[in-house]
Amino acid sequence: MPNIILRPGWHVPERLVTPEKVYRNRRHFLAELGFCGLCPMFGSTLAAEGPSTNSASAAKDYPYWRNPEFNPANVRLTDEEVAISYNNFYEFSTTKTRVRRLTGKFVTSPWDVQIGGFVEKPMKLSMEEVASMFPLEERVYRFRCVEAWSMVVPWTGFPLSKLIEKVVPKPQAKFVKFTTFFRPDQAPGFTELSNYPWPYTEGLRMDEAMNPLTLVTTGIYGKPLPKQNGAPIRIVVPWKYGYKSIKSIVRIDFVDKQPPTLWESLAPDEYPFESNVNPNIRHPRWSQATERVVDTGNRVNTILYNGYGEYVAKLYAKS
Ligand SMILES: Nc1nc2c(c(=O)[nH]1)N[C@H]1C(S)=C(S)[C@@H](COP(=O)(O)O)O[C@H]1N2
Ligand SMILES: [Mo]
Repeated sequence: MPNIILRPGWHVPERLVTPEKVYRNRRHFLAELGFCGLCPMFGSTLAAEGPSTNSASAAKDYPYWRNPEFNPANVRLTDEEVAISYNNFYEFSTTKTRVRRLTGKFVTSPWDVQIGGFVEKPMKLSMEEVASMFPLEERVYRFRCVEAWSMVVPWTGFPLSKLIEKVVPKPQAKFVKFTTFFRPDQAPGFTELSNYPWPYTEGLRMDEAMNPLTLVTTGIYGKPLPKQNGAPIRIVVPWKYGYKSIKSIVRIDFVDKQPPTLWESLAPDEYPFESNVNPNIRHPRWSQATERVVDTGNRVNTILYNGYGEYVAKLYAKS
């Protein structure tokens, strides 16, 4: 495998290291009404009302209510400009700072997501349907790339578990496989990295996919996802290395065997399927004990499961 493909981008160019800018969330009006996301009654009321004219691309509906359960008090959000201009998205470029300006031809609307495999109710959903099926909410998550840099960003979306319940998995469904678009005419990476097993695929065990943290994501910083961050729909799995958080999804399949993933196919010893954030397990070529905060350059300790042990440690308890 050529060396270039795995070269981590260690440094943010100086021009991107901007002073801390406090991101002010204009809270969704429901927050003002004292809406409680953890209260099932209110939750289902909102779901039933369902914003019928909601559209994934309707920026006017943003920002959404920020869920207090995922709004840690003592964290500093990553500077928005850095989070939307320092991107890993190999369909466009291996150079993080080039991705954004290479997304011009990428068509993200209209967009359909096909859901199939071992499910009772396979469906093809337009992005508008996906985004109006369940109430959207904002969650501030830590995000840790395998390359040892990290950020803290507010994502907008809904738990993947809700969508899974809707399609009713059959007993054979043991894993969920996600697939990104494959359009060589819209993104140069497919041609430039012609030896990659495109399209980009990722996967989760069923219990990981059902975990309440696993987020179907349509927005970031109170706006619809920009193309470079995986428009119009991606997955965010905050206790795993960033490459599990697959962007610009077109298919979700329920499968009976652990699916091959792009990174695992390329380098199984470097990017194994499970990929939980773990400071004690070295990447073969570097330590994972610390991480560089992407906009300040500060180095901080990496935490097991990226700090989400209370939600996920039980999934990996050896019994
Ligand atoms: N389709 C696709 N999804 C992807 C990637 C990619 O190259 N292609 N890169 C992954 C990696 S390595 C990281 S760190 C995150 C980066 O997400 P961000 O640009 O929103 O920070 O996206 C992940 N999802
Ligand atoms: Mo990453």
